[in-house]
Amino acid sequence: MDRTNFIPQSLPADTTEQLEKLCHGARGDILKMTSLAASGHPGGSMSSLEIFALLWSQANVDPAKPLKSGRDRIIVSHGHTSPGVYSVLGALNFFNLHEAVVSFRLAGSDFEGHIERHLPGIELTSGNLGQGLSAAVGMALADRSNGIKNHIWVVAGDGENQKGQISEARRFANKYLLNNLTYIIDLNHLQISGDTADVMPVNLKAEFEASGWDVVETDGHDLNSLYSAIRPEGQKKPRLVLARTVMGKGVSFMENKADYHGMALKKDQLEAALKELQIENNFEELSEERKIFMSSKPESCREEPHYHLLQNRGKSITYGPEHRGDNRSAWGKALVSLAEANENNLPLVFDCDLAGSVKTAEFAAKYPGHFFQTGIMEHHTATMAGCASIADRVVFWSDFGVFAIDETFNQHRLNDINQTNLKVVATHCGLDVGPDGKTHHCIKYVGLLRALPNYRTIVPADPNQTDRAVRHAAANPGNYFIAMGRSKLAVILKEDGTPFFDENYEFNYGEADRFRNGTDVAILAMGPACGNALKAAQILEVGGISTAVYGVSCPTELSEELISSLLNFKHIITVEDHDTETGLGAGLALKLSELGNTPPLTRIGVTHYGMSGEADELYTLQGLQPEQIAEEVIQKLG
Ligand SMILES: Cc1ncc(C[n+]2csc(CCOP(=O)(O)OP(=O)(O)O)c2C)c(N)n1
Repeated sequence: MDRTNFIPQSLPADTTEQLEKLCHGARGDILKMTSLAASGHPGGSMSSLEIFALLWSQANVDPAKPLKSGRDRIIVSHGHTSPGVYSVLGALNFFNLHEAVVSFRLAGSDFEGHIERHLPGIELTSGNLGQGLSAAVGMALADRSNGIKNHIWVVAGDGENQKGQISEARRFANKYLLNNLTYIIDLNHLQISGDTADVMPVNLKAEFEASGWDVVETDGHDLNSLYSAIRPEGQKKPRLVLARTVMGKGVSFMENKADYHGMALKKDQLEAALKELQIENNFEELSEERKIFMSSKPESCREEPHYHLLQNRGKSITYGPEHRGDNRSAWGKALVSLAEANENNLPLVFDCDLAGSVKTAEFAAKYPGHFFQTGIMEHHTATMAGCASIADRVVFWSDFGVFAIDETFNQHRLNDINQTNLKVVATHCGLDVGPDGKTHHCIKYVGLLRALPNYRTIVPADPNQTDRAVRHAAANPGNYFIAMGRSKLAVILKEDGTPFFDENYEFNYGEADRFRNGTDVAILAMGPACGNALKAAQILEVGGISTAVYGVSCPTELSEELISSLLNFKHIITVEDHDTETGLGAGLALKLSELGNTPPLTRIGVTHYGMSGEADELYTLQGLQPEQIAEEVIQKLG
């Protein structure tokens, strides 16, 4: 079938005919694969089918080179319509159709229940409804920044549009005039619990128009009118296409029945449906193949992710012994320095109304075209920034800790699954935030991030380590979360009084820093707690207790080397401005428990929600001052 790239005004007649045939066959495949798996979502797959077929057959995408730079992008937000997506992509030779039909939802198969970006033709793993538009906005923005003249189409369910994040995404698309973006809603009027208007009425046309979008309505099963509605020619604004469809389209007893949103046909129903479609029923044969599929499993068609990085780390900034500064200022300076070193490959920086506090204002003033003010729309920002980071840009999002992770955990979880390349810089972590009180004390982030295997967490000890950590994240693949407090800190010094993280220091992810040697007790401190731990060690040394002090900047990656270096101490102490149940101490406890027969561990940190007050006062209330740490150690040593 020839690809039009949506250039002709109308769909050529022979293409229409071929697509009708493709959709007819795909309806049979959707029913077969869901019945074979005895689960899945046939109803929405059949209502979105013509949309999928038209997009993947006509847009500038290439089954032979699905990751070709400059391609159009097709994003499916309602990932449960995987049977529809697989049937179309298989029929268009993005991968083997037969394999998809036989092995749908089988453990070990490439063809999972919800679509995955690692498969050819698929841009986003989706299934958490309401995130696809944000993802597409991120990719559209990144493509535009790269000077690519392409088009991005997103397909979503109508029930899905009850989700609040979608209103954040459409506001952003309007503000930044994304006229290369088209959002197609499969308007089948049904969702799991029945009629969308009964479950939660949404006036999609009015809401999108009020946000400055063009809105077009069309018949979602008529390939010719659908073609005109989604053709980008002359598009000046982001466009919503309301595509009227029928759930279960093509099989009379399934049409307009909410039950078939998520119910596979039983054997006799499949027989009746295929008879009506005049498609051969080879269910028994396919079932036999499915039983033995894994024993002769063909090579996977999954693609490894590609990461875009900043090659030039710029010149590190070393803050001298006399410097007292906050880590967030060091981050802001490192960002500008990185940008200056990469002016042909500038990072994109996102802000949620806090640029002054999170120190991205200098970058914003210098590089306004690469700074995006997203307002108080963190859910959208987390997804958008994550997805821009897999569209060939380096992306930083800086926000207060509580908004950067606690508020947006599930968006990061989807980024994690999508193996994005996002660099989150979270300021205002810990009790160190001070007077704003408990709603603003980000004290659980290590635990949350430990739960995301594709996020690396760094908690730098001082401005020098912050500088190196930021440059490291920009130059290395994958998601990073760099956490810092608010207060000014002393520079960590070697015993000779020079900066510990000096000109020769290079940040290596997972490596702990031994600030002081000792033999009786080991104190492991994280981030801003390192300063107090060092002072506590001085007190202990005076009292005759030989104390080693480690800075642990990567609390979710405790190396074997670190653990084995701890085994001969009389006692191990962790100190952190973080919840002790989920932070560094908890992570270390797990590691030690796997070994058995290890020194006793005492975890000092945040044990209950903080309150308003200066950081120092809050530290006193939770036993985090140097004297209190030293006292605790003395007691534990008996
Ligand atoms: C955030 C989120 N909440 C709930 C679900 C569970 N869920 C899966 S599909 C669905 C209904 C979706 O309705 P619609 O968007 O109209 O899709 P269609 O029924 O047309 O397939 C729900 C609630 C989910 N996947 N994601």
